[in-house]
Amino acid sequence: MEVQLWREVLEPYHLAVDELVVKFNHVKQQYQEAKMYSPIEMVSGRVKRVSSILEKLKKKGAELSQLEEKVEDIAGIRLICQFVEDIETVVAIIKNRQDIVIKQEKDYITKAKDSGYRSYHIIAYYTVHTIQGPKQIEVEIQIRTLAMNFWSTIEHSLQYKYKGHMPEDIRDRLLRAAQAVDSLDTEMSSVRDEIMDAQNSNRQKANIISDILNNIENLYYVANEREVNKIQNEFFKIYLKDDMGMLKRFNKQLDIIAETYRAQSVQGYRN
Ligand code: 0O2
Repeated sequence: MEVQLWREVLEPYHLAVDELVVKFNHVKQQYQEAKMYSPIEMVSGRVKRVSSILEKLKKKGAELSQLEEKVEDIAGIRLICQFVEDIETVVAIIKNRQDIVIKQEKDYITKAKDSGYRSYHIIAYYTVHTIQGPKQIEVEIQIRTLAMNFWSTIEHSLQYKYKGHMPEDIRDRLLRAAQAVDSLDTEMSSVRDEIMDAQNSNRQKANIISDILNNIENLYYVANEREVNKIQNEFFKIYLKDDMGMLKRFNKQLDIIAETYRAQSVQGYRN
C-alpha cells in the first residue's frame, strides 16, 4: 500500500469513531435529560496510529493487505463508567442496538490479563456510509471503570517507555497497583447506593433551583419589582438553609403565584 493511501483506508474508521462518540454521548445525555443516573460517565474515541497498526501487523506476522481483517481495533471507542456494575448495563445497551453487531466479547474484568489489565472489550461490526457506498468495518469498544482507566493509562505509557522490556520491579508494582484498583472498585461498589443517592439529590436540588430561578425571571415581566425582589430575597434565605423540603415548598408557591399572574393576564385579554 502506498503511504498516501493510508488516509483513504483510515477515512471510514474516522467516520465510525466520530459517529459512535456522538451516539454514546447522546445515550449519556438522554439519561441526564430523563433525570436518571447514566451508566456511561465519559466517552472517547480514537483511530489507531499508523505506527501502532504496523506494530500490530508485525506482532501477528500478517501482511499489509490483511490490515483490515487482522487489526480489529483500528477504530476504538472507550466508555468509562463510575462503578463496575455499570459495565454490565453498558454491555446490555450495546447489545440492544441495531447499528452495532457484536463479533466477539473479551471479558478482562472477570479474569484480568497477566499484566493486571482489566476492561471489557467488544469487537463489533459497524456500517458507515461514504460516497463510495456503505462499508462495514470493525470497531473495538472498551468498557471500564474510572479506576481501571487510570491504571491502564499509566501502564500503557510505561509500556511505551520500556518498549516491551518493562523492568521486573516496575511490573510488580503495577500488579500491586492493579490489585489496589480492584479493591478500590469493590469498595466504591459497596457504597454505590449512598453515592448514587447523593448524586441524585444533588441533581434534584440543581433542578429545583433552576426551576425557581426560571419562575423568578418570568415574574420580572409580570409582577411589580418590589414583589419580585422580596421573592428573590426569600429564595436566598431558604437556599442558605440547605433544606430540600423548603426549596420544594417555595417552588410550589412560586408556581401558584406565576399561575395567578397568567390567569390575570388571560382575563385582562378577554376584557
Ligand atoms: P493501543 O495503543 O491502545 O491501540 P488479539 O488480537 O486478541 O490477539 P489484541 O489485539 O492485543 O490481541 O487484543 P486485546 O488484548 O483485546 O488488546 C486490545 C487493546 O486493549 C490494546 O490495544 C490496548 O488498548 C488494550 N490492552 C490490552 N492489554 C492491555 C494491557 O495489558 N495494558 C494496557 N494498558 N492496555 C491493554 P493496543 O494495540 O495494545 O494498544
